[in-house]
Amino acid sequence: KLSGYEAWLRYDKVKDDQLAAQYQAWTATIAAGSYKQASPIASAINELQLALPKLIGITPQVVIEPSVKQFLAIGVVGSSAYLDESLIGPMAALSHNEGYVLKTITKDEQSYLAIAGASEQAVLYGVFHLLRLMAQGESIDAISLSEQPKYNLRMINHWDNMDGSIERGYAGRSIFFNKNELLADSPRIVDYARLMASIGINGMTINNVNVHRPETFLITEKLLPQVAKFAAVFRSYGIKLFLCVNYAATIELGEVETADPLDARVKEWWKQKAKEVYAAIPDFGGFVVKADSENRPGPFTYGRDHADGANMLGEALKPFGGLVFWRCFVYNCHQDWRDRSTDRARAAYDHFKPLDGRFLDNVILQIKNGPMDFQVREPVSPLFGAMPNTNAVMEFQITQEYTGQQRHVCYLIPQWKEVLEFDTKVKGEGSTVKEIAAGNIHPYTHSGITAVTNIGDDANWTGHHLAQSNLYGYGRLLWNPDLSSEDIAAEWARLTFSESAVVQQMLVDFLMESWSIYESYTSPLGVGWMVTPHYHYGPDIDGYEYSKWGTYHFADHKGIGVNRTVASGTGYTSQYQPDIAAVYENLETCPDELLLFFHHVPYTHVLHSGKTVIQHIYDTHFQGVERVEYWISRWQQLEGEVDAERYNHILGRLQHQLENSKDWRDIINTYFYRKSGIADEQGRTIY
Ligand code: GCW
Repeated sequence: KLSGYEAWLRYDKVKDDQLAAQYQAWTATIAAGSYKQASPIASAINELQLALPKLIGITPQVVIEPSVKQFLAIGVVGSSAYLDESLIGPMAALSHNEGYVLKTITKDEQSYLAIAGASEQAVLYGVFHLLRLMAQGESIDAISLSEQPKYNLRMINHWDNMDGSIERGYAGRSIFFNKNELLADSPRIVDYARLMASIGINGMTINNVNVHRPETFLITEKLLPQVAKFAAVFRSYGIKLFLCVNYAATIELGEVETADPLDARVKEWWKQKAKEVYAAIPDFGGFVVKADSENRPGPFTYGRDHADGANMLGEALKPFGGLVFWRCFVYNCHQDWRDRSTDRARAAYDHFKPLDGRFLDNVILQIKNGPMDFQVREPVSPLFGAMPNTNAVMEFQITQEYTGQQRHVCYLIPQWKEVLEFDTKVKGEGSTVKEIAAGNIHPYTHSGITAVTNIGDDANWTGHHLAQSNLYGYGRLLWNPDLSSEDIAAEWARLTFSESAVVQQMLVDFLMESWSIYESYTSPLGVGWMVTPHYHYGPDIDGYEYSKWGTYHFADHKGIGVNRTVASGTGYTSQYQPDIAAVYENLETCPDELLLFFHHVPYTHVLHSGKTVIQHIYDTHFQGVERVEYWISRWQQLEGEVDAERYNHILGRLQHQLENSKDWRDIINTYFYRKSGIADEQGRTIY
């Protein structure tokens, strides 16, 4: 299969004979003790049985007591004599439930490679680690390493609807639903679980946060048995199933005529509901809720607040250890442009900050990485870290809604790393998003990271083959946010494409530049939103400027940008810690890439780069297109080095990207030329 279906689990044949012999020696016999069917250990063994024939042409023997001299021993630490703690050593990683050790050990006459995990799930992660090493051609002869994840909650959110469509999906239709049926027996679910477990994902919602009528029934008797089938597959890969619920399910299902969170009947209904759900899925993860957001129902209707709403659900799930993820994407989507004090960027903080300390312990606020909505460039949400007494997860968007919809290449790991490295200073220096999300700054009981995923039923999962790197990188980053974007890209390219250094280098260099390229021809200086309304693809500079959604750039003949200062604007900057606020507030110190997010300036304003705003707009738009042309020429040098199917598929997408980038260039340049009346210094063609 060349289609990309296997993604980074291709397990291409190891070409180096010596290495192959080394791998064979360690893995031909596997001591696994006894284990349950459909358990993470069983999945680990399945994976070895699937991978080893491809990698090194052997079918491993799985035994309880190996009589051979060299073998692989896998299992939970202490579960066999080979995996005794005294042999594995006091590795700190094993104190984390998902930590594991890979270590070559010699005992009596035997040598073995031990994969010892703190739990079954950890063993599975250890096996994927070993396979990753082998697929990258690393020696495993004298190995001693241990790993544990940085974040406890490593979630994926699907925006799949039961009719099979995917909100903001760019890779085909849902793998979970079709025509209001659940595809519970689809073999693809197992392969998907494998992909997710291989990058350490441990929690997943399968339905859209916008819960329409059909999905409201997912928590009812009628559909729970089928939902439980998904949960069973996920369970064997260490992934917990969560569902998005309709806040007004009581009403929608016709059972109680109100959804007032303080109404005793509503509370009781959800308590019963939780019982039913846990009867069907004993290890069910919990609920994700979008309430009072973009016309979805919520507690506001009853004069209650988000804490009332979230706690009502939290109480219902508590006896079962379930969690509530309550989204903070709450803003007034019927804003009036005449009202210059309402600012969507302020909304999440304004709504939630005052509620700090009121949420139950099993409630977690889910906060988008930026204050607006997954734009190409935004500052980090000031809400993240601002509520010391409330659990939180960061929400990223893997699906490229605003970043080229998997027709343009846009490697997002560098963007997420910038967010993670951002120092909020909420508890002084070093209060980075990275540490807050790990629960190291505030004493959160639950924290981590979640993201809207980018997969569908396209043969290659992500539409664009190169978009697989975002999914892979997301998981790897959540396991270890200190990995560099380059290293993640290189690892991905090696596993997914080729052992050719030329191919890998091209892919890494291109991926590393791709976000900046996309930004350069779409969204100058942090302005955002100049996209076709609703679709969010392609340029429409005034599309949102003149719609009711309240997302503006305020461009006129004199200048452009949104004044979010305290001095004369919406006051948004005050939501940051004072020294960060000061940097953004002040024109002199505000970084160029966010200038128009924070300030309204004349086109002649001179940036730190030395260029005027208008010249920057022209230059980046011309250069953006040229950079796409350059990378197409680099890709064309790989013809014959990459299988023809993927080579041509990617080339086709790149050519589309080029055409679309020219549209962006021409439409943006002509718009600002006509608005400003200022000509391009270089006299290039502007229509
Ligand atoms: O980015 C916006 C999207 C909506 C989405 C919403 C959200 C699921 O355009 O499609 O709805 O965010 O995050 O809830």
